[in-house]
Amino acid sequence: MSRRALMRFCSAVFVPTVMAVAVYAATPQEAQKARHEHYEDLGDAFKAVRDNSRGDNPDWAALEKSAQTVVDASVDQQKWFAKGTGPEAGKTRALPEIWSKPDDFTAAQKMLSERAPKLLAAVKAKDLPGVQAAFKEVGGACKNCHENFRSPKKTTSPPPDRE
Ligand code: ASC
Repeated sequence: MSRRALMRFCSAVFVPTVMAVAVYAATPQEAQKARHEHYEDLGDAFKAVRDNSRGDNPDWAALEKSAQTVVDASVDQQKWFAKGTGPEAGKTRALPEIWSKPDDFTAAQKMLSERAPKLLAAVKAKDLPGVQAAFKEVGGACKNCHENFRSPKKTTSPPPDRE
């Protein structure tokens, strides 16, 4: 095969493959499931930071790993709410306000992505009081978004007057 023919062959295989991957999109339900799992991971990492920063002799390596996960998720989450992945697509606690008030939602997400690096910085500096303070700030960002953009957990037995 000539060099040119080889090039042509390779691009005939490679280009459509890249395009197929680029246009591939998860279904809304797959996106919801992935999002849910991402937040489970974020919650686990956040709790690991809490558990590892309570004593006066923390496991700094474990703390750094968890704080890094929080930082990464704080940025990644900005891609987890594609249009069409709200309540219209299936069971989710994500409120429609996420999509109807995008500026407010972006601000709420930014609160986390601005605070999380301070947590990681305090961990890297082995500054325990700093970690504890930054942890509170990060928790405040979680709570703010949950209060405004996540529906409360459904109780298994609704009060009788609601049925
Ligand atoms: C957690 C957890 C959250 C946050 C939030 C902080 O442990 O799972 O979602 O803390 O409650 O206010």
